[in-house]
Amino acid sequence: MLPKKIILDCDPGHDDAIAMLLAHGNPNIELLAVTTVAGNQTLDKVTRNALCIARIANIHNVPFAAGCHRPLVREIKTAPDIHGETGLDGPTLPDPSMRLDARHAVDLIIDVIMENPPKSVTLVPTAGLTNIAMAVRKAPHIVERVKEVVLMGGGYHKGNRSATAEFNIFIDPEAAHIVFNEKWPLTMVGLDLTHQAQATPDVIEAISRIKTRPAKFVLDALEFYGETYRQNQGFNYPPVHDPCAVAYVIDPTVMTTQKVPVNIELAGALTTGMTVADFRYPIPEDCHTQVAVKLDQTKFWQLVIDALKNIGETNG
Ligand SMILES: [Ca+2]
Repeated sequence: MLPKKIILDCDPGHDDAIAMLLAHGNPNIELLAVTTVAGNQTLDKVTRNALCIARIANIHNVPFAAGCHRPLVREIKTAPDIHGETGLDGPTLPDPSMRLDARHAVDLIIDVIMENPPKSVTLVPTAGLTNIAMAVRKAPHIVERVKEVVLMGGGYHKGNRSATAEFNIFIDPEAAHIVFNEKWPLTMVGLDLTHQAQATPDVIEAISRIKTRPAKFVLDALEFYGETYRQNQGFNYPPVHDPCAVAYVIDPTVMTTQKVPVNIELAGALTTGMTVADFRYPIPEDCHTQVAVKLDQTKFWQLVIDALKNIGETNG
């Protein structure tokens, strides 16, 4: 089986970091590019974090590019309550050793899609959808060229940044509206699913047995992230959202999904940024969206652990 080609568009971010390690360490994924966007922290911070993770994991020969520094319409909102002032507080990070691609992330995304065969590239956004929306508006022909979009964001029953909205959608609902309304196959890996991916003590124990630099980095990241999730969200164990989207690309049987139309609320007094899933019967024939429902937790964590083992020891 040929590896699946992905572009990871992210805002590292503790769980973005694990998503990147999973993509890099899994043999069924070919990481074509990593692009960053303001979200968990400012663009400068999340971009630096992405380059630090590349060094820790020995990621070479993959272009990294910085994208949009704020949402399309709204003021920037970050998440220091979860990710700290750097966006990746906790682990000691090495200085980056890789240089950024000279292109803007939006241009890199378009170039990579067009350089690869039709329907071969999967977009994996694990942040606000600003870069992807900009790419669609700049180069609308990418929509039919892309294989599919598998994104972490939203939730059909749950919110976390508001009563009804998840952070990635909440911070840039206009961008999400653009991305969800294009007719590409789109899988929403939302909070309903990702809250099932909690880093429980047995997971921590399994990662601690790997004893490599990247594994130590993940442990340190989960320690900080676990504490902020305990204090600010009331979770005993932190949900590790972003790698769930990568895991679905690696092996769709890691979760069940349900086909359902999803649209983004832009004008709600209480519900702006809500991913409104319409579960009424019948499903429209042209429905191109599906939502992730149930996670196979054993299979998911095995993918993460195997990826860390595959990365092995590094100098980062
Ligand atoms: Ca993220």
